[in-house]
Amino acid sequence: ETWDMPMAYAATNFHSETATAFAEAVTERTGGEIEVVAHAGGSLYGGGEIFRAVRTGQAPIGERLMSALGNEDPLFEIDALPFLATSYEDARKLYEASRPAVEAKMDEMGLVFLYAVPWPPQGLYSKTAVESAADMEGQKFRAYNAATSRLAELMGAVPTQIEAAEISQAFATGVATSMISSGATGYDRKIWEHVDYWYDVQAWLPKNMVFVNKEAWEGLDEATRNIFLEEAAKAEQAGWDKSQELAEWYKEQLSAEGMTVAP
Ligand code: PCA
Repeated sequence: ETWDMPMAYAATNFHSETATAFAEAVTERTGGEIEVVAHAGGSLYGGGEIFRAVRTGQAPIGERLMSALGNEDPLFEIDALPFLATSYEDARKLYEASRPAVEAKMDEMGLVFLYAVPWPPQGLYSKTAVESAADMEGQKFRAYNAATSRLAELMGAVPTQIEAAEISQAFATGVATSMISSGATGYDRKIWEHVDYWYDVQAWLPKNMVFVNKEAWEGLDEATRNIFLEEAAKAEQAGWDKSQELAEWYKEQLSAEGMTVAP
């Protein structure tokens, strides 16, 4: 059986690489009985469609940014409350505290939660220098969840929700002039071609999560489920390690490409 696994972010991003390694490990350990095939970059379903696709069984497994799912249930937004958990250590605590409720909610929705991995701390990208809140007024702000849209409004900017896969185009065409995201996403999208400033706000560390359609899950025998769970635990650990390890490196890359990286 082939299990297509839609994901929203660039194939070379560490989340996608972690999930692809997970997919390969499951495939290998089940002797190919379940072949999990990762599809990065929104190539199978766009970021905004992945949750629904897995929930309705169009795809048996997928990865999605948790905090973008506020319309499905407000609980998911706890993952990216601005300035609540701003370090890896605090993000881990928030994860441990919220995971049981998230798992229970997903179970109600007909989904099985497998693992979650944080993005590096979120900073502010802007085409022009930002020295005070006034410099955000009238900016076209690329948002990725309800909280970033609200932040934009509070700063006098105009929010538009845009998937990461469309960021380069949005900045190139002037649809967006600023956003809050990690160094990782700026790096993945060669943001320096359009944007000169990144401020290291360390505002929160939102997570991507991997989950399975419950009906598909219940169709697996226990040994196979255990393989998924074991590989999920390994992927989660590897993903957290990689995120933290790369956080500084991404900043250095933005800087090396000529961007002003400032506190
Ligand atoms: N990158 C994702 C979510 C958070 C991040 O760092 C994005 O910008 O869509």
